[in-house]
Amino acid sequence: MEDQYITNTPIPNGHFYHGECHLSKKDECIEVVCPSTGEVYAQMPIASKETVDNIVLASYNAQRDSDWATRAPRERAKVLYRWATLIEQNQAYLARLEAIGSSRPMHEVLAWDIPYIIDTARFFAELADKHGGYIGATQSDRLGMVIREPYGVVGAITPWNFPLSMAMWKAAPALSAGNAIVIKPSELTPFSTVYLAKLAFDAGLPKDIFNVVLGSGRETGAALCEHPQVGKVTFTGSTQTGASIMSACAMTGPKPVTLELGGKSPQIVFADTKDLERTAHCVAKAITGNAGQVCVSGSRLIIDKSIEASFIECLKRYFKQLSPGVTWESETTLSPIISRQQATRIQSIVDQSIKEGADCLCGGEIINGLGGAYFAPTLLKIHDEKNIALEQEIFGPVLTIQTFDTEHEAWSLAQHDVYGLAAGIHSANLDRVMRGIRKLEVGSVWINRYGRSFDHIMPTGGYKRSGIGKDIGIEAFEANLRSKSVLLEFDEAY
Ligand code: TXE
Repeated sequence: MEDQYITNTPIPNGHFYHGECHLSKKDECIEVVCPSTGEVYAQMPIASKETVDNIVLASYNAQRDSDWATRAPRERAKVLYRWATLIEQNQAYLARLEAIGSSRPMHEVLAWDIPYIIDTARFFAELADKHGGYIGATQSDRLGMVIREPYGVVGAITPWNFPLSMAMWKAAPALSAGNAIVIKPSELTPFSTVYLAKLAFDAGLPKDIFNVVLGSGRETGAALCEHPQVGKVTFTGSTQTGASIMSACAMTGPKPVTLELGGKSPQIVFADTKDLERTAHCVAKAITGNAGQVCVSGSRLIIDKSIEASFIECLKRYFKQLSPGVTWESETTLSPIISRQQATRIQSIVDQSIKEGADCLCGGEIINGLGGAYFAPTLLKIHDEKNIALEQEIFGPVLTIQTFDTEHEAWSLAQHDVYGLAAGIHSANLDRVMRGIRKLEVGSVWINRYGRSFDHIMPTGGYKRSGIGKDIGIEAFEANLRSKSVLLEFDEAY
């Protein structure tokens, strides 16, 4: 049944350039595994430095020689609108590709990811002609203009947790601002991005303005970041890889970088939260959605001691009704972990945390017998602030629990030494909420809810080692433009 589902879905398993999907004969291939079943379902080329060079140069020439950057911005916007419509029309196939290749359940892709990327494309299309430079306050015999121009080619490296959404985060603002983009998707989830680029081409994007190069991080990703014709790099992934990318961009540019990196985000629950059951559902969803493989996943529960016991019961009830399974079954509510290797990594952190004194209140282990790698939703009661589960981004359905007696204690537990991506506060006390917003050193704060929404005007990105720059919002659009100062002198006397 599963095999049939996969074999009936044609896989676009090549680099996308010159308006077509190509399997480069020169590149070696690797196997790509379906996370739901653990079985190989396709081969994928690993672009060599030479292939990357050819694909980037094609984009560089297209951005320079086509009218993409110079045409009226409203005309660029029309292409992005058509792209959004084509995504809508092809959503069934795109959702199949995403479900087979990643941890995203099909019903969630159709209800969330696809509408989300359609809206993202439209949001950035709307911005195409809503920006401009400014006139500088110069001497009266001069006119000083600051004009905004695209970088040329934007290089993007995307992760495996939300392949379509991450590709759209990078592509839509870059294209709307008049750049070309070359994306290297994760080697674990490469193919939906290829099809996204094909749809953009079908929508009327000039050839090579949106190319996709497939390959590994170390070889292909590094070659893309280091390429001299790449003007800017945007990345979502681990903090460690973000640092390597930033250093590569410094050595071969310097090039500006946008980095959206790891997190260890707290969910702080006060005893005055309006509805305990509802809050517990919100907290549970924020750690089990996509099996916790979300950068902003709310992985640290910090809760008032007086409500801890009843809250934990609510969490356990929520966890119990989750159903692990292949992403294309409608009953599946717990995603697979992206790879066996990631599942083993989660297991080793959980084991170490318990060794260091944490109490495992539920879960704590890989769910065997399902083909793919699945991890049971886990609660770890932490007694020591140095516990590994508090320090490391686990990227699985593992929630640590710490308790507090005073508000002061809550804010101090919430602060993380390394990460500052997001935080959630659950409280009905507005003064307290406002104090929290001011105190927390994070890029996003959610009050009485958790997670992003379709409000694309809200930028996303971290403080501290969770990254620099923003995706989404006007800031993401602006980050795809550079400034040119123009000083024009004229004779005031006549
Ligand atoms: O990430 P990497 P991995 C975190 C999460 C996870 C850990 C490891 O904690 O457990 O990272 O996952 C490309 N030059 N996040 O190893 O390495 C790589 O090919 C250029 C958080 O998968 O960051 C892929 O396309 N590119 C996160 C992308 O980087 C390189 C989402 C991400 O891989 C490269 C994913 C290099 N030297 C993991 N090395 C989030 N913030 O949402 C790798 N890549």
